[in-house]
Amino acid sequence: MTTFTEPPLEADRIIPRRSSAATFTRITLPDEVRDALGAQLLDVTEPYADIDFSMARWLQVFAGLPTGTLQQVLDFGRHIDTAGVALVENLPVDPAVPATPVDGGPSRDKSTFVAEGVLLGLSGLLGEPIGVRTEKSGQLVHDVIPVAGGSMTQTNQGSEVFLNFHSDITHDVIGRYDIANPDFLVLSCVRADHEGVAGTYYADARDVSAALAPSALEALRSPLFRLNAPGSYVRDVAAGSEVLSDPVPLISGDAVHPEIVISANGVRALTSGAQAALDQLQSVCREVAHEVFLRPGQALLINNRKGVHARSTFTARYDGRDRWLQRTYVRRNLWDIRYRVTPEDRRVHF
Ligand SMILES: O=C(O)CCC(=O)C(=O)O
Ligand SMILES: [Fe+2]
Repeated sequence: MTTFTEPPLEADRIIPRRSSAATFTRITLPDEVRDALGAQLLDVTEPYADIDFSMARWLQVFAGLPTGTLQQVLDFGRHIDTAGVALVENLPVDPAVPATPVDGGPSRDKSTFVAEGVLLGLSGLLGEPIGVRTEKSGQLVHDVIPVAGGSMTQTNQGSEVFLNFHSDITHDVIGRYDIANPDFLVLSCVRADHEGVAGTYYADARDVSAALAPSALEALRSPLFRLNAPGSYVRDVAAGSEVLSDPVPLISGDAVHPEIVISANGVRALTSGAQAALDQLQSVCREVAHEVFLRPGQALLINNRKGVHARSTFTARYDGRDRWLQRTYVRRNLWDIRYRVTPEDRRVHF
């Protein structure tokens, strides 16, 4: 296990033990680069009116990273054998951060766009940020903030329950939720939780596969699982009822480069053997996970196919000082998901 920022003193920590160094990358910006980046990002005002222009501008700004640092981010996005998760640190922050919105956001009081520039600039080095209509109303920048009504849910509004290891998936009428979903997520920290104990975890399918019993791995590689649609979809579109995918394997692809999918909102195993393998999967994820306590100025790049992520419990106070992450969903390219694009906006999908 590797802990990358100050660990919590007292918390219901999960104790990962068997993660491999090869599946984690740490990318640190030099101070002068952080400051130069911050000054340029402050110049961007109201980025959403012409988002493709803003993406071009941010790409230009991030092209000024030291070549080795830039390559680390690009390699993370383009290669099949690189780490599944990268912590980027010493990033610039906004000069003033308004209150954390108690309704889950977005904030109406944020007047500078440094955090958004960091988030979308990093996203642009990995691919194209997309919106999904049923997730955060199709916005490109998702606020991940604890919301009182959702504190016990398996969604990004939660805080009082461990958010199980999962992939971010999208409901899709084709019956597969792991095709049009994001290739990457970027999670950028605007404000840490009060106690600094909220942990984000990442379990790489390579580490998971190596740690599973062979019989469990075989079951997980069989199409014996139906994924429930995301909590936001079930809540807002399906009036709370399950909307299950076609039967799929949870681990697929060749042994050296496996892909993994797990839905946060429930996986239905079709046999008792599959259920036993699913139970083993969550505990193996805990054993092999990387653990990060995100702080302002840090962002996590998450490959949503190479591994699954999770979040610990933490205490929300709903006082305007709660934990606040900004998140993007990133596709390597938009062509393959053209069947889902909305007529109103070429970055927003059904
Ligand atoms: O809050 C976190 O650290 C991760 C939440 C999460 O799973 C997500 O935003 O997709
Ligand atoms: Fe997630």
